[in-house]
Amino acid sequence: MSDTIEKTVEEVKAEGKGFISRRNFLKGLGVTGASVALFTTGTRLLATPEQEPVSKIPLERDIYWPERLTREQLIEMQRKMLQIRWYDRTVADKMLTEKGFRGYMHGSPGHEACAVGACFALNKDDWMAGYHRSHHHAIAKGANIRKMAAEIIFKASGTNNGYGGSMHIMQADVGMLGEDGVVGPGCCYGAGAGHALRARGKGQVALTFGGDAHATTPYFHISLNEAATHKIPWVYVIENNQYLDARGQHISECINVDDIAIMATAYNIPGVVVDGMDVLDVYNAVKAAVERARAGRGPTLIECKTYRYYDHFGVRGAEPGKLGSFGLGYRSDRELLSWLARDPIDKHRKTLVQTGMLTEREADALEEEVKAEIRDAFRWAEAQPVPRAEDGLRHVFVEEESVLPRMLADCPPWKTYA
Ligand SMILES: Cc1ncc(C[n+]2csc(CCOP(=O)(O)OP(=O)(O)O)c2C)c(N)n1
Ligand SMILES: [Mg+2]
Repeated sequence: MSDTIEKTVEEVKAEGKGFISRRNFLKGLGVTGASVALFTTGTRLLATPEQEPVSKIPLERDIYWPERLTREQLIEMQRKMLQIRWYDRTVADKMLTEKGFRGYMHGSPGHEACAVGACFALNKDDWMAGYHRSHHHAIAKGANIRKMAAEIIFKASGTNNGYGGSMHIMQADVGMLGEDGVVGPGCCYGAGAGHALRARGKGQVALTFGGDAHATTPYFHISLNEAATHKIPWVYVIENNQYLDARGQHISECINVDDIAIMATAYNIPGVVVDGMDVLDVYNAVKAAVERARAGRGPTLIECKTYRYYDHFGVRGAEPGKLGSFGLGYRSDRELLSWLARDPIDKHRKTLVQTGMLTEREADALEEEVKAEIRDAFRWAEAQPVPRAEDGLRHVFVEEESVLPRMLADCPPWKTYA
């Protein structure tokens, strides 16, 4: 994937510094026929490239869930991560080269494994809420990529008919509740959805993705408290990419703990730190949490240690055809390179090739297939019409011929007696 920086990455690797030290990763990877059994055990010890290993989270033993995945599923994970990567690389390149391109992005590259690993653990009828950086979540949950491409350039055929744009993609029929430009409230939607799903009683689960800045907001704590108290079937996945905004504020300036997941202990629920650059690690942890939630045992907070390759927003420091933003004042290129060297797509590809599930040629062909699919999606999107001016106020006022009385009622709640 990281074709244009390969040499530099190799140089960084050769120095042997800045790499994750991990204990107890995949204990067994056995291929039997078309299926592979994946097991993880033990406490996760995780280090960001320039830190010592951290993790003092008390873990429930049963959080680790030995799960079987077929060859097809493992390849599908790779396909989804590639779709995310090339969707956002295409947006980045268009922003850099096409004058008048109307789209923009908070780039997902670097975060692919978080979204794909987590969404793979969900069923289609489970619900998911994203945050402002959410192209990867929408694709991972199965949103229509052509319509997503149309949405971010505000076309009438977009997922939201062109009313939403990059930060508000939603597609209800695949359980994608939407994204959110305000930092934090996604956890309220997610936990609220979990409340509703529990009331439905069909065993569905809700999941919220959030950035590390979520942990600095009241929404985070309100949601965890509510969900823990009422055992809501909800999984909260924090993608900790260490940075908050375009000024490059670091999360360590805003919270007093090394691991956000430790905050789960305040609410008496499991908190787990996983390698957000490893799709199988994320999958295993989220799968266990989802099963726990389905069994009526309440929420789990999962923190994925990850990194965003581009700037907070847009393409400052990026070049056409090259992955990532370099020369940003708030982080070193060396730090970026050390994360690129742990690229989740390269890593999963290596697993697929080493276990004989794909040949190198098939892996290349898969990537070419995805690139063509994304090119086609944007070509299709560009040919779509923009919304009509006379539809500008649609979705603002009630349009149905009848409404539920309580939508209009301005009364205090009823006082009732049993
Ligand atoms: C309530 C609120 N405060 C501030 C902002 C401006 N803002 C947009 S994104 C962002 C940082 C978010 O950081 P994080 O949650 O770590 O997500 P990341 O962008 O790193 O994926 C901020 C401060 C906002 N959108 N909403
Ligand atoms: Mg962040």
